[in-house]
Amino acid sequence: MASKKFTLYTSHRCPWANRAHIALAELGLEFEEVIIDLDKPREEWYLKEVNPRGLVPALKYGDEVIIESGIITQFLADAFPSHLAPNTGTPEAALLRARINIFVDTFVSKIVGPARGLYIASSEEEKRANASKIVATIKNDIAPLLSDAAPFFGGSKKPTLAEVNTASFVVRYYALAKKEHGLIPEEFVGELKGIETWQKWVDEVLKLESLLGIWNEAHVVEVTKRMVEKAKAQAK
Ligand SMILES: N[C@@H](CCC(=O)N[C@@H](CS)C(=O)NCC(=O)O)C(=O)O
Repeated sequence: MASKKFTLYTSHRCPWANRAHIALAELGLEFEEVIIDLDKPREEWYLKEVNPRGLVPALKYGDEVIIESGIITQFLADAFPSHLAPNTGTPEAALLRARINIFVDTFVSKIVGPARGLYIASSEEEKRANASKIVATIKNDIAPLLSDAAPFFGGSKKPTLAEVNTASFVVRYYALAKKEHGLIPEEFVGELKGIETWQKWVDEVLKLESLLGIWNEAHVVEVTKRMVEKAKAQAK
């Protein structure tokens, strides 16, 4: 168990910060939470003492600060051996860790950036075109990496770093595509449901207590709507 105190500097609306919450919850680690108001400029103390990049999340362990969500979740998985990643020291374990990293890297580089185009676009038609491209990427690049998920990555019965580092994005796409929010074209989720390997994995991911503990759909929808309005105003 942890011998020093954890403090997590976070915002519940941030999917990157959510990664740290999921890892801490999966590991059953206690921590103090400091909510950073992302609507205001970062205060001097935060930039000086916590994260000079001004971003959340940041995790303090004793007197040491760790920044960048992927580095934070990796640190936690390394420090506290668990279901999140196999223990290091054998080629087999290293291979599974490499496969997890490839999955997360593919997800972030091919889905997370383009996914903004699901709700920020100049027309509904453009949104639908962006949605079709993302569906194709999920089918061709992501789903094959989940072929042995049972139900989680690589056949794991419990969530791994693959889920820790992607679940917060998945929950957003499915929520924002609900008809009542009108943010992402509904057919996006309809088409995803046809990709069996992907959808089976998503169904399990969306049940994770470690994800749902900090998930606040109404807040994320409100923040996303504001972001869309801002982008529209800037485009004028
Ligand atoms: N690469 C960073 C990205 C973190 C990030 O972009 N956080 C956003 C919130 S989701 C942030 O702190 N933005 C500063 C701001 O909005 O002022 C990570 O993985 O930790």
